[in-house]
Amino acid sequence: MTFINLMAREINCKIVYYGPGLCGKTTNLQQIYDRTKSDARGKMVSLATETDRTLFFDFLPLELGSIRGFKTRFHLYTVPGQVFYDASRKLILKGVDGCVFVADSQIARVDANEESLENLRENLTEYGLALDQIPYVIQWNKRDLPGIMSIEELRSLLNPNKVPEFLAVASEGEGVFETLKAVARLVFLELKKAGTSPVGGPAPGRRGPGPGAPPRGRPPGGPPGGLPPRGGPLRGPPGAPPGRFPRR
Ligand SMILES: Nc1nc2c(ncn2[C@@H]2O[C@H](COP(=O)(O)OP(=O)(O)OP(=O)(O)O)[C@@H](O)[C@H]2O)c(=O)[nH]1
Ligand SMILES: [Mg+2]
Repeated sequence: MTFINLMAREINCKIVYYGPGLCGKTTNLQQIYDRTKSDARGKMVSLATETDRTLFFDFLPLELGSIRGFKTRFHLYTVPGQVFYDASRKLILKGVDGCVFVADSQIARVDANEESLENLRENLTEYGLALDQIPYVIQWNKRDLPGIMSIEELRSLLNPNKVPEFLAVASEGEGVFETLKAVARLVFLELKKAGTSPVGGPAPGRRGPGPGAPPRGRPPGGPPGGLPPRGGPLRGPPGAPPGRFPRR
């Protein structure tokens, strides 16, 4: 849950990277860490096995500048993708403000992607949340590998609601910041809508979309078909969040 510290004039938001084992969640955070100025990031904490599989989570705090005098901090987390760490995944989702589903584009991982997405939906219900009620984007990762599915196939299986989606080669940093910016922007929009942010909104202290709030998802008038270069938004939200993302 977004935490606003009025005394310290800080807004803290939690973003969780979810997806099957080895899809590239930790790689996303590592790339963000490597490419962000040291004054805008905190320490990256990784609890991993000897073979670099995430054991519990990765954590990276990022400072994305100020809005009306409030420092905005994003706390980025990854979950462990291996099936048997479900209790950890559930725990890490607690208080989530925004979610990135990192899909592995390889044909061989189609079942793992579907299971992980289903698992995300199930675990969110533990907190009374539905995926289409929270800021949510998808990253189609590993676009550099042979034996990958087409975007159309991936979309029809994993993105029926047409949320913003991004092509990526996370190991090269491609698409990583585009994905982060998109989810950060959706989180800001949600805060604004809910009136819990000093950014604006009707009633301070209220959380959740207000009555009559528009449905989440792809903004109208997104780009028509055709694939942009990797990392380009396929269906991105308009504008960009405030922040200090590096120019790439
Ligand atoms: N070829 C290629 N390899 C990638 C890409 N992204 C990540 N990898 C590699 O995939 C492997 C797994 O990446 P991780 O980031 O550790 O995967 P994870 O999703 O955190 O895995 P778990 O922690 O087990 O859930 C690593 O060897 C990465 O270097 C990509 O876009 N292309
Ligand atoms: Mg990991």
